[in-house]
Amino acid sequence: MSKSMRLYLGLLVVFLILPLTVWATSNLQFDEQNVVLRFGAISDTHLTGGVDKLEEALKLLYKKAGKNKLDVLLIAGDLTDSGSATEITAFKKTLDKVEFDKKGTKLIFALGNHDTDFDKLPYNGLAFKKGLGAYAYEGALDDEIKNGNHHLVVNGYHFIAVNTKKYNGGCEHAPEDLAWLKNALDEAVKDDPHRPIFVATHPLVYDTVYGSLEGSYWTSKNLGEVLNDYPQVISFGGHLHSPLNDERTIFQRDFTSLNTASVKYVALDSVIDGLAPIDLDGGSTPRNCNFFSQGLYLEVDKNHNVRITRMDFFHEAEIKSPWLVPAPKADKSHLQYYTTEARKSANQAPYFEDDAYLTIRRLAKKKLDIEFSAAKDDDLVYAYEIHLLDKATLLPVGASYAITYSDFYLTPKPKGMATKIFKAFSTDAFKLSAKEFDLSKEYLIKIVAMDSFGLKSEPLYSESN
Ligand SMILES: [Ca+2]
Repeated sequence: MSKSMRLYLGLLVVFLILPLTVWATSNLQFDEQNVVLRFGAISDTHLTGGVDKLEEALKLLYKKAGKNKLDVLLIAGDLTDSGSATEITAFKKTLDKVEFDKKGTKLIFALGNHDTDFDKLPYNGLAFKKGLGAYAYEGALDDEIKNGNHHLVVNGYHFIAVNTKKYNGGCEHAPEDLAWLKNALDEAVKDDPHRPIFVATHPLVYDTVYGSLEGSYWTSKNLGEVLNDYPQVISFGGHLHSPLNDERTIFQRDFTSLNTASVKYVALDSVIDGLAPIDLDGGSTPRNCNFFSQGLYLEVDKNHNVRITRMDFFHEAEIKSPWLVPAPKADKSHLQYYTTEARKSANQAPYFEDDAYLTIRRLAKKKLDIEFSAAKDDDLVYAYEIHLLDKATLLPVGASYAITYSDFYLTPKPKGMATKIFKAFSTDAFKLSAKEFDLSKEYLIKIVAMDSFGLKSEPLYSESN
């Protein structure tokens, strides 16, 4: 064998083995023969009454557990839409209907801003205890119930739900609730420092998962001060309704954070690169926000490794592959898998395939209809920039470009995303001045695809230039 052939074969072996190595690290170890705890983690069910997505989500979580017991249902807040007795009763009826008690599932929940009627009922834990009866606050002291806090140990694993009493004017946790949380965490660590500790909170912890930079109403400014000292913590936050399809909905730095999405409807970033996407009706909900219902299913093995399956209740499917969080280690090496740096270093930019096309169907003073091939990505395409250019000069027309979301949140597997995209919207998105648009001139459209971690594709033009 020649030297160059040996080199070639050597390189071939390296390239064949490399993806397997990456696969092995990203999948870590999980002992599915020895699962010791199973639970659902959902949020933002916004129950008002009647037939609802909550019942469907619970049935699918039980179906996922199969013949095994679903040990716990964790809810990261906004069980109801206003925290009224009627809505709490409707919630209890749904639990009764799925035979929650008979199945032996324990309930732990954090109250959300809707459950406390937007700061008006900070002590609404009492109403939830009254309405949910034995389902709520098992083993809790009167003071804990009043404050809406709950600490529950199931199969030797600690679940801690902490209430947030203030959202308006900047979300923050009350000193008494933070002190209670710290005490509960210390108890859990004293019990076994090698086990994960599951913490439910309605607002996210600032600067962690997807959505946690959305503004002060959405993230607790002081919860991180406590959680940062407990690398065993896996936190569950709702409030934002962020889709689990986005890999940023798990995040590790000082502890592990997860979004719980929403059982009711989806919300997305209100701004991308400083611009409001054209698919939003103000705020952060896309027009098709109700074609959505998601949550998490978690399993813990006897070595305390955690497997997290993302459930798309709306499509009755699982989202991509499960995440695996290894058992807590003293050297914090279990926190290196879902850092932004780790994901960015493995990320590849989206791209348009060679036969991709972009067609302008209609371009008028106030209307633009386009059709284009979806870009590809190693994970998924998050959004597209749409630029209007002067064909003669190739310079941008208008003071802005438009941003539009892909359909990533509507499809459990990225390969199921639309291959052709149609968009019809007002040219107001380009912030054209009165003189800037002239139908006697010719224009081009340029599209750039972006992924969740900000990498962008080469542009696709409405015709070659
Ligand atoms: Ca990518």
